[in-house]
This record gives sequence, structure tokens and C-alpha cells, in this order.
Amino acid sequence: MTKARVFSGVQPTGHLHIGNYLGAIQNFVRLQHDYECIFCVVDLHAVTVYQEPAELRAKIREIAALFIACGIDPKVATLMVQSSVSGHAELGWLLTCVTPLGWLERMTQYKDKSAKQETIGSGLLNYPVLMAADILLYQAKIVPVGDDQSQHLELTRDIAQRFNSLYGDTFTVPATKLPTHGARVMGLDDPEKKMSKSATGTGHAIGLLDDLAQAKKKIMRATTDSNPAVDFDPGAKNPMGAGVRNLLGIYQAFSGASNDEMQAQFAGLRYGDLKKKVAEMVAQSLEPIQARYREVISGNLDEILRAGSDRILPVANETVRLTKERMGVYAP
Ligand code: ATP
Ligand code: LTN
Repeated sequence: MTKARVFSGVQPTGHLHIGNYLGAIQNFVRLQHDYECIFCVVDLHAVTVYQEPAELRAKIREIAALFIACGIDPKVATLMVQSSVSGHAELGWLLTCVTPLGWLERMTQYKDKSAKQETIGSGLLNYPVLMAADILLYQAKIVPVGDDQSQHLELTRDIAQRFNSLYGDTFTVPATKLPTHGARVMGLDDPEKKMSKSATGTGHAIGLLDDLAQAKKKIMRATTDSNPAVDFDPGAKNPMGAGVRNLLGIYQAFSGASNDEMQAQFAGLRYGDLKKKVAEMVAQSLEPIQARYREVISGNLDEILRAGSDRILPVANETVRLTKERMGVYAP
């Protein structure tokens, strides 16, 4: 039996952090043996906001190397760069033509990102259509992402369904796959905000390539609440705040501990001791990733990426051909 296809993408902007790892990449690693997986460095998404060209070139390799360092085996899963397969951009245009403007203007990520820009490129508005094209191009059934991408995935399904009803069944309607723990890792300095690559502030995020002593320090300085110790009781006089919940969530997502194990280990523990345990868990998890990264970044990455796009090119070409044919665009 053929395996169902999985697709996901990561932007080569900023430095990957533990939110990206726990929300997305850890799931990529878990899914790779049970599905036909395609993991993509989405450089065409990155340029929806200005990127310094030399930096972007380096970031593309950095993300690809981190995929492998985190445990994706390029012999099992397909690793590729979005711009190497022209079908992404081509299908992006065809789908733009079936997407109502109002659907795009409603996207919260667009509203947030455009509020931060002086001039808003139309690519930023069209960003989710390109994302839909990435997924639909490979007829992917499952898309592992963090919680912040749920709205974009809903839009992808809406676009697929609209196309299918206008032109006949063409695209697989994909499902969103969130991780059980770590779907939304919050900033260490401000647990009300999602941990983000673009946020400034040295105590905000832990980069996968951060110096481990620095990473531990960031956790020791993380914002908590004024309670002295961990209290899981939601009915407590002062229930646990978002900062402590975030630290426990990070520990649970890295360790895979069950809720009962979490209770047994952490109930009543003082916050200082909680932070020490979380810091140890994070450092212990990042160490092998960093060691592997140093090997991979100087290896034959370009060959791996080229082999990846060569391998899936026929699938992309077939979807573009079919889409054109369905729409009546010249496709002899
Ligand atoms: P950022 O907002 O951090 O600048 P991004 O979310 O725009 O980055 P990507 O780097 O492409 O863009 O995200 C890669 C994956 O990581 C996505 O699946 C996304 O949902 C997930 N992700 C990003 N931030 C978090 C987070 N704080 N917690 C869990 N998952 C996250
Ligand atoms: N928009 C996503 C990155 C992304 C993606 C995709 C994720 C681009 N194309 C296709 C899943 C599937 C982000 O910002 N995290």
C-alpha cells in the first residue's frame, strides 16, 4: 500500500528556536517512517519581507542542515528548497485566481506582519496562497505545523474545496497535525506572546544553536508568577500563571512525560528547582542536535537538496499540468 503524503515548510528567516522544534520539526522526525514525507525550506515565503541576499542564502543551508541534525533522514524523507521546483510559484498564481481577497485580509498573521511594515508588499497578502500551493502541489494529506499555522491550513482547505467545486475534483483536502505538547511555545520573557524568531530581546527565545550555558541562563531568568512553587490545582487561590505553564510544557514536549509523570515530578517543586530541571532537559536535548549540525553544515547539503527536488519534481509537474487542464489554461 502506498503511504499517505506529508508536507511541511519552514522559512529561512531568523534562527530556529525550540518553539519551531517542538511545534513542527520534532513531529517531522516522528512522521518520516510512517508517511511519504516532504520537508521544504520555503525561501519564496521568506522574501515576502526584505531579506539581505547573502544572509538568506546562508539561512537556507542552515535550516536544511538543522532538519538533518534534528533527525530527519534525507534517505527516508525528501528534503528540498521551494524555489527549486517552479511548480510552487506556478500553482501559487493559479490558486491566487480562485482566492477571494477577503479571505486573505482576514488572516491574523497578515494583520500582525503588515502592521510592522512601512510598505506592505502584495506577497505578504498572498503568502497563504503560496502556502496552499506548496501543500496542494504534492496532494499532501497531512501537514504537521505549530498552532499559529492552523488558520492558514483552514484557508488551504477552503481554497482546495473552492477549486474542486469550480473545476472538478483536483486537490486532496489536507488535515492539520498539531503536536500533543509544544504546539504553542511562549516567549520566556513574556509568556503571553508566542516564541518567535522575529522577536527581539535576548531572553525571549532559545535558539537551537544557542550556546548551552546561555540557553540555561535564559530559562533561569524566565518570567514566572508570584507563587513560590508548582501547584497543578486549577482551583487554587492563585492558579499557576502562563510562565510556569510554559516551562512545564517545554519540559513535557522534550521529555515525552505523561501528565501523571509531570505531576509526580513537579507538584510542590519551588520555581528555582523547576527551572533547573527544565534547563537541564533543554540543554541535554540540544547538545546532540548541535553536534550533528556541525558535521552536516560542512557536508554535501546541496547534493541532498538537489536530489530531493529531482525526486519529487514529477509529482509537482503532474499537479500543475492537471490544474492547467482543469482550468482550460493552455496545456497541450
Ligand atoms: P516566527 O513567528 O517564529 O518568526 P514563523 O512561525 O513565521 O516564525 P516558520 O519558521 O516557518 O515561521 O515556522 C516553522 C514552524 O514552526 C511552523 O510549523 C510553525 O507553526 C512552528 N512554530 C513557530 N513558532 C512556534 C511556537 N512558538 N510554538 C510552536 N510552534 C511554532
Ligand atoms: N507559513 C509557514 C511556513 C510554510 C508552511 C508551508 C508550513 C510555508 N509553506 C506549507 C506548512 C506547509 C510558517 O510561517 N510557519
